[in-house]
Amino acid sequence: MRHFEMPFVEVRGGSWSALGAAFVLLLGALAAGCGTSGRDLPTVEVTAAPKDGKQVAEISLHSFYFEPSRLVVQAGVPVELRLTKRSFFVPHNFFLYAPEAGIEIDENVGALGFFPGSKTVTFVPAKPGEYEFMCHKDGHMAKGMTGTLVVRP
Ligand SMILES: [Cu+2]
Repeated sequence: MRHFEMPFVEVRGGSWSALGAAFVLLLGALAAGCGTSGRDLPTVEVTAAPKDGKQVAEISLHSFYFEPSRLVVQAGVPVELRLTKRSFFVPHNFFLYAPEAGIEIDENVGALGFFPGSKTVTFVPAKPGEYEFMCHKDGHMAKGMTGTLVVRP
């Protein structure tokens, strides 16, 4: 019995390492080459939902697009925005710089930068208008990782 156990454990360990290495290579290849360009996708619009005197919404960060890509909020009401990174390996960021509207957000999203994860930001949109948000990571903006915050009066 013992005679068979040891070699079996060793072989298993070996194959797991090989499998792990192959998995990492595969993910690396996916991260480098694949992904969906936000330019190829239709605009998805969502209106933030009123809740306890705030308005809440969620934006998912994918490679390489935001979903929704157009978020509508009301001016003067605090916005609680949950940012959720849903991609593996490729780091993403949520950047919205509109000081005239009282909004300055620059957040890296995801656990350790590479794994899925969430972060909640709050702000009060002070001025009606349309403000672009984007991902500031390498070339993601050019790949269509942009969106629009619409602040209604
Ligand atoms: Cu990105």
